[in-house]
Amino acid sequence: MVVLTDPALDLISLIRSPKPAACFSGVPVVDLTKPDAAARLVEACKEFGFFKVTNHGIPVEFMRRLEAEAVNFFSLPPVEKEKSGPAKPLGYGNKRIGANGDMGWVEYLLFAVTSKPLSYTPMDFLREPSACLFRSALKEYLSAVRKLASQVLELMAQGLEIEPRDVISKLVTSEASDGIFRLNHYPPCPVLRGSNYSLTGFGEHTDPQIISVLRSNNSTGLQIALKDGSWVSVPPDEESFFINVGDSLQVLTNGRFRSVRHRVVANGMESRVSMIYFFGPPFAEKIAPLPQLMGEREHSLYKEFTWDEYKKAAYKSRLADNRLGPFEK
Ligand code: GA4
Repeated sequence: MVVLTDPALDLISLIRSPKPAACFSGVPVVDLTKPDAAARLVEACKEFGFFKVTNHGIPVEFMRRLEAEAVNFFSLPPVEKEKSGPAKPLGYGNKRIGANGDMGWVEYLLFAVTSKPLSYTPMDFLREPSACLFRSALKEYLSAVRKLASQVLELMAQGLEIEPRDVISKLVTSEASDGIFRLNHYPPCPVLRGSNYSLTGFGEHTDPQIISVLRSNNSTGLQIALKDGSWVSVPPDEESFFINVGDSLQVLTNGRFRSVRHRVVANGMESRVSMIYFFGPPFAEKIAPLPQLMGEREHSLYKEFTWDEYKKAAYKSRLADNRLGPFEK
């Protein structure tokens, strides 16, 4: 039994992990400069719903600049940070994830992002003149990652051999697309030092959107579930991006791609900072298998719904729920 000295910890399930999940050497790597990028990416989406992108052309300074601003923000006194919260669902949040009782050893900032023109809903602190570096780092990062997402989604269409090439990417770049950006900080947890326990940083879940583009500092913690349900640790790589297939892309591909279950286990030792851009379609968009992909006698595995309907249902669910379940035929 561990004795918990911080009452907040009571609320977060401790996971006993004498042996951490196996470090996975099989994360698919897609080198965007290679001619086989489109094919590899499709293979990865089918097998894992997850892959790493290298040679993406985004300067590592863009990531470092924004990370430094995030670290500054998270090191402010709690009263300062709490002025931007509680996240409902946007703004600063601490330990509470979503509105339905999920908890994690994490604090975060959540922004809504529009793509045309590129902008985000600012919290009050971002309006201060002193936040000008944060603002410019954020814009620079969002705009670069948005281009990357668009490139990845075009390659996906190419790999799936469907036309037009922007059939998926246009869903996330249109004026009405529903983007979300998240900065997460998993603080060290001194009480756990020397124990056999680690903490739920961010509990297991799938992302509701089309794709999510993640970058983290050089700390471990991200785990993905393989097809057989086993959990593996993703080795960190601060210069690359990791891409998750979300629920909406699973539906658009009629189940060919899998929406990957993932979680973050905080080991309590090091501080983990991650930034994730979630690319969702316009609210009115029908989420249904792409007709170009469907075989002659193939039926949709899902009932018809719009992104608005799906997102509303998702935000009423618990983190670990199988959100697509109720939409399956
Ligand atoms: C998971 C993906 C994104 O982080 C997020 C999350 C959102 C939140 O943190 O408010 C949700 C979660 C996410 C899915 C189910 C609901 C909503 C927490 C939660 C319990 C911002 C999103 O869009 O969906």
